[in-house]
Amino acid sequence: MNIIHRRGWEIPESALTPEHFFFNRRSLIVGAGAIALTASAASAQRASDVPDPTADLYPAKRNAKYQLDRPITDEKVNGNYNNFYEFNSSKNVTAQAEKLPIRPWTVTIDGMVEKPQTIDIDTLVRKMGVEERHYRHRCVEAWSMAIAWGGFPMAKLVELAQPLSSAKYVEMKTLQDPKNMPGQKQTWFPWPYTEGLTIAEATNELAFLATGAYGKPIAKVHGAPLRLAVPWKYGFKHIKSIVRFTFTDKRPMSYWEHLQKSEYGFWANVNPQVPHPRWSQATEEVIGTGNRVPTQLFNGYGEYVADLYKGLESERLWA
Ligand SMILES: Nc1nc2c(c(=O)[nH]1)N[C@H]1C(S)=C(S)[C@@H](COP(=O)(O)O)O[C@H]1N2
Ligand SMILES: [Mo]
Repeated sequence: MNIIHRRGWEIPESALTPEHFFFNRRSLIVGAGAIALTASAASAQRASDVPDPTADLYPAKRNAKYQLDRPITDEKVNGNYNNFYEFNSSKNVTAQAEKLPIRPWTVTIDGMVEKPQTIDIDTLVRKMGVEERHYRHRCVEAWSMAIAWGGFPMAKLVELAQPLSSAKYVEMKTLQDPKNMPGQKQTWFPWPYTEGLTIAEATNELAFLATGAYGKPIAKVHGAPLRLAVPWKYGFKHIKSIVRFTFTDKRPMSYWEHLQKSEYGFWANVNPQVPHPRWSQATEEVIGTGNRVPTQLFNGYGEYVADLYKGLESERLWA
């Protein structure tokens, strides 16, 4: 059992981080598994009754450059084990997430750019085009999955924005909609969920904006209609349901950093040798398999990203 010894701000302990729920919840999830799967199959069915205007783009052609070392996590298993605090802080958010309206949806690009704009998601997706990529996903809570994303390289969005040479970072924000995202009524959380990357990271070939998953438009529980995938970083960097990209010369303060700076920082690159203050990061539970496997440096993506961090050794790169 994980007991929190340190309080952050005046947040109640029960709301502090997702991680302390995790080990206690495992037995509950296994026990309730059969019921949860039935309920979510029904809600997935309801969601698919509403035609997605980009559905014809999926399944997209796979980019086979990015290979997995493990099978893709079963879609239903993945859709029943999620972190999406805008709905609630359990792993069981699918039913609530299904009710989120995702059209109309606009994406605003602003800040230090040549081309500030607000663009409709369907126009954006067609302009960018979509491909399929198979990526590992490693949550800071020491579990992992493997996912078939659909979407486009974030570099394409940066190109659309044309950042000024003075811009160093891109800050991203999730939709703010407390009526449909009941977790946002808990005002002690720093809503909206915010994340950031350096422009060098955002234009790295691995940085991906997911608009699809499992050969279809991305499910709401995974962050429809637009969600980040940066597989060399811990899962909390993978901001869901994005509405804004702001280019800036100031390092963004992310949601988790704001809540608990001692545990979650800006860079959050995966490193098995740097433990979280409350648990080891040496291994990970591969959800849906019952296996624990060793965690890899940069989640196994070092050949693509290690160079980004040369000369930054004095920074807190790993959590
Ligand atoms: N807006 C928003 N984005 C979010 C989160 C969240 O609570 N809200 N949780 C993060 C965490 S901790 C993880 S591990 C991943 C989980 O994505 P998945 O549920 O699609 O596996 O989403 C990330 N993105
Ligand atoms: Mo996570």
